[in-house]
Amino acid sequence: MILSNSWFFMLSDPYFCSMESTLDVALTPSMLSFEAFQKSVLEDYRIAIMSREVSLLGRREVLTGKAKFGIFGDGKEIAQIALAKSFQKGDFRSGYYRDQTLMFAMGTSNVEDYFAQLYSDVENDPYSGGKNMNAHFATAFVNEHGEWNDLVNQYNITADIAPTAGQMARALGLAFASKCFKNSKHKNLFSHLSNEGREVCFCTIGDASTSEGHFWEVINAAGVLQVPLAVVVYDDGYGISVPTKLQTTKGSISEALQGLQKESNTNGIKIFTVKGWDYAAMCEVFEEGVSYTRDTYTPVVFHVQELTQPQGHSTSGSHERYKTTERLQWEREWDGIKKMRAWLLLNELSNETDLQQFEADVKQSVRVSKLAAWEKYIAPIKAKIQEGIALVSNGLQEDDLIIVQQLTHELVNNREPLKRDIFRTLHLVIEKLPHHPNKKGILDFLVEYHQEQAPYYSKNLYNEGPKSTLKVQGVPAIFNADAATLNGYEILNHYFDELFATHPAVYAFGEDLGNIGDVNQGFAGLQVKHGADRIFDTGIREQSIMGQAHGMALRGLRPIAEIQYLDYLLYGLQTLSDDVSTIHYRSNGIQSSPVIIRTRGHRLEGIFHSGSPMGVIINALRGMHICVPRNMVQAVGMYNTLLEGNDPALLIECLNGYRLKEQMPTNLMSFRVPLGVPEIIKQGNDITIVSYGSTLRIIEDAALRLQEMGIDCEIVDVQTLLPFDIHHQVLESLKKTNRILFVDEDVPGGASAYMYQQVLEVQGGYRWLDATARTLSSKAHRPAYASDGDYFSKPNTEEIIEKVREMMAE
Ligand SMILES: Cc1ncc(C[n+]2csc(CCOP(=O)(O)OP(=O)(O)O)c2C)c(N)n1
Ligand SMILES: [Mg+2]
Repeated sequence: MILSNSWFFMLSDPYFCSMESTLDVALTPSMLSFEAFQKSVLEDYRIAIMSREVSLLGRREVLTGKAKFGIFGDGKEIAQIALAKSFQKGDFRSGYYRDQTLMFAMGTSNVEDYFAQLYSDVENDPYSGGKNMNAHFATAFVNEHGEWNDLVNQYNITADIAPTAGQMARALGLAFASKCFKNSKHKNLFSHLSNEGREVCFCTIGDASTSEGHFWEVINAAGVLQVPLAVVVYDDGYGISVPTKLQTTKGSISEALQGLQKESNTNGIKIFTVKGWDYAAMCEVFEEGVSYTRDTYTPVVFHVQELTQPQGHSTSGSHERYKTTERLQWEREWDGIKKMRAWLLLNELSNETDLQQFEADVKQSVRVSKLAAWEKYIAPIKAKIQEGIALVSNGLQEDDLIIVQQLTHELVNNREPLKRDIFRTLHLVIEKLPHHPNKKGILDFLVEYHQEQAPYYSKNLYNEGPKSTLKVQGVPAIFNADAATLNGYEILNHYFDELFATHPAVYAFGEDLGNIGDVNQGFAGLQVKHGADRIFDTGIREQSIMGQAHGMALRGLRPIAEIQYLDYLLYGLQTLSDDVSTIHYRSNGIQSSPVIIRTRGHRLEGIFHSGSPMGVIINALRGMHICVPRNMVQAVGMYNTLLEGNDPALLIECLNGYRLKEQMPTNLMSFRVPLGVPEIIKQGNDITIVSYGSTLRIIEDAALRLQEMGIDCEIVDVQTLLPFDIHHQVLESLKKTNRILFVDEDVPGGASAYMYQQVLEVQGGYRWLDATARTLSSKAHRPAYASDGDYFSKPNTEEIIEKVREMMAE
């Protein structure tokens, strides 16, 4: 993408720099190799015109009912064309919904594909398979076998998300990965993933979105870490209707960031400002800044000012409601394309007649591609309608035919029919004519069409191919007769030591993880042994730690990132929920992020150190695996399993498990706990108690006392909440005992209710009950402080005993 044309460098001449803007610069013949330059500039102009036409037509498609919603990149075309010149193969983008022109300029999108996504065409939207809104792009990082592609020789676009500034955290990780690759001793293993860390991550963001905490957290972290990150702030003066002065201190993000500027003896960032209508200046500034961050790893921020938004924010509203007449007039005058056009004429790179023809041709080509996308999308739906109409119309008496014609009239005449209209209309026909002679044929048609279509909307939440973590076979732990007995944390420590010696792609980081080896010593001594570039401390910034891991994983590394305590997962939840959990789904399987988020929780002390918000977690993180091992040996088996697959996971170690004595398996590195497979940790005949994690130890205590009373409990450790008991083993236990109690430390209606729903509804357990199934959870508040606070807030042994006895008496 680099356009190495001496012309741009001419512009840094002091003579030119003293001018108001480079638009005033008239070229002289001596300055350039005119024809090559002219060709390249006209190609840029073509992309600008094309992209603007896409925006104009795209909006019209929405307003005329062909698409549901549209958000466009008009007003930012010139900036993005200039930016594309600095984007090299191997680089990454973590951006937002305004980047269509950047995509067109790099060839990572084209008009037909763009419209396919606008129409939500599940078969032809190459970025999300109909799952994401328009202008949410992605390129393939993994192939259908789950292997990483040759990322070094392609432009890498991470799948976009809509939450403002949500792209920041991921960008940090993408940039940080370059540093990992650069410092790695195993570069030969990563030659398809990185060219020795020369890759820059481009992060685009709107001016208003810089108000989010995410922006500040990541910019600060990048300044500390020193990573090749180029943040581009498109400043169009508004976040929907709210102007910059209500968003940003001093009304300017580059002003507000000044304290982070790198000085000669400090770390920090470098800040550039440039006008968004000044094509030549932007080419030059981007080139300078991107090369700088590529060479030095000092992050750069480009504040691209004075951009416009000719059609307003999106199809949801009109900007005349909040922009003044003067502002609207200013936006018309300072439109980047208009300025570039004037500059082309001034420099005699074209003339008025040629330009008019050129523009007309480009616009026509956009219309042709748009139409092609529409036909591809609509033709199969229309064919299905014809098929359906024939089925409901054939073989009918006249009276019934009239009813059918009335019912199908709208569908037949709908110029933008949806699949759901077919289902609705045909079902209505059968409801009105229950004795329709083709009833079976119609129903078969509907079932078949549904079976064909439904997977498009639900597939790829998790990996489905060979890298599905669910396909990792379990390998039991082997314990020798003379197996050493160690504390739980020592087992982990041995494991991580061995893991880092044998797995060059694995990295571990978090608060207090490097120097002291984590707050429970799982990594004690390992930083010294395996290097501070692989095992390291971070700032207190959970949200961007999640993003750091996510970006690294997208680039093919295997990060284990820590949330120090489960309670603080909430800080990182937005990134995990919106970004990590949805990445495989929203990219329709072309990107995977096998992060492992390690944390510890459930039992400690007080409101903010002993939470177990499992209901929040399992509902927010569909798309991740949620592992809740009861001890550290089980945790190791789960780490081994997770590292074999490509899905992201959260693993919660038990806070009361680090000092528990456990036997060391002989096959520590190769034993694997399969996901979704519970373990019966005590056999019994009278009642099934289902739980996980640290609560199991309280249940075991209760079960011993209940045994004395003649009640024989079966205790099931579900081991993972997502997935949950994939072979329905809990049901088998229930069939034996006919009584079931679900226990955990979450609030009432949290994960205990989830397990209840899974077993009683999904597994059909209700048929095997001799007593009402029950849940036992903590109280509806956060746990109170100290041991008595714990006793009165969370399920305790006496409560469990009482509940079981109550159930046995029922
Ligand atoms: C977290 C979050 N809050 C609110 C929104 C709704 N929203 C979408 S875009 C937007 C304004 C963004 O403005 P800016 O960052 O300046 O980008 P621009 O659209 O102007 O390019 C808002 C509030 C959102 N998508 N995400
Ligand atoms: Mg804005």
